[in-house]
Amino acid sequence: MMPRDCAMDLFPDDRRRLMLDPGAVLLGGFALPDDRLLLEAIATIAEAAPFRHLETPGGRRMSVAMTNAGRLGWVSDPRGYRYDPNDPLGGAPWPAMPQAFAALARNAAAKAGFDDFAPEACLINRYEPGAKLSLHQDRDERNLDQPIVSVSLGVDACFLWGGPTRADRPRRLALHHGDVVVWGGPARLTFHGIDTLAPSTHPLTGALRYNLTFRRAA
Ligand code: MD3
Ligand code: FE
Repeated sequence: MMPRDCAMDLFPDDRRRLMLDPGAVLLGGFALPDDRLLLEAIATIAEAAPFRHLETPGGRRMSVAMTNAGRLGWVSDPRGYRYDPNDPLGGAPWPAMPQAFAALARNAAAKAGFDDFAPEACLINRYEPGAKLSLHQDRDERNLDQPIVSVSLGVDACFLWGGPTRADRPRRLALHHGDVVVWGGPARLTFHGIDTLAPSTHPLTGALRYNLTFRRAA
């Protein structure tokens, strides 16, 4: 039994809220109540805008498969990285951002101290076993004062959490199904990546991991 005045019990809702770095807030399990809804919405989005392996400007096929929802979507091709209102596969606008996505992102950002977060882009990453995302910064967004909100679903991943320069040796942090991280302020340009996804299974996604990143792109 915890003593009645045990400090650990003062903020029961905050037990899984952790400041990773100034500006980077982990909300452990924050998306769990919405997990099925989110995965169904991803499946619907992928019917209209299928997951695809983009080509980097350097001509390499990314091991992570991607699609987008919202007024803008992040794309990479031999010409570079950019946000585009249309899916280059077919030229139609990206599927609309589901209400549940926008609400989750807004609520998570508010918990981390960013009011009125209104992302117009949701990049959806899909990892199969063996897929990885090399260390990078997210700096294709025009307004770097706005945070990025990330939501992890499915198989656990090892997040590589670096520093302000590429040379900063990354720390390794497990990201679990339902975890949400808000990256803003001084953490906004942190170098980060995902280590090679290990073979594993999750009851809702099988061998796959999904990650949603909500961005104020324009
Ligand atoms: C730190 N996605 O899509 S989420 C990405 O799990 C990306 O798929 C990873 O990096 C994934 O660009 C990592 C955690 C994350 C996302 C965005 C960030 C960390 C961040 C932006 C700035 C700093
Ligand atoms: Fe990133």
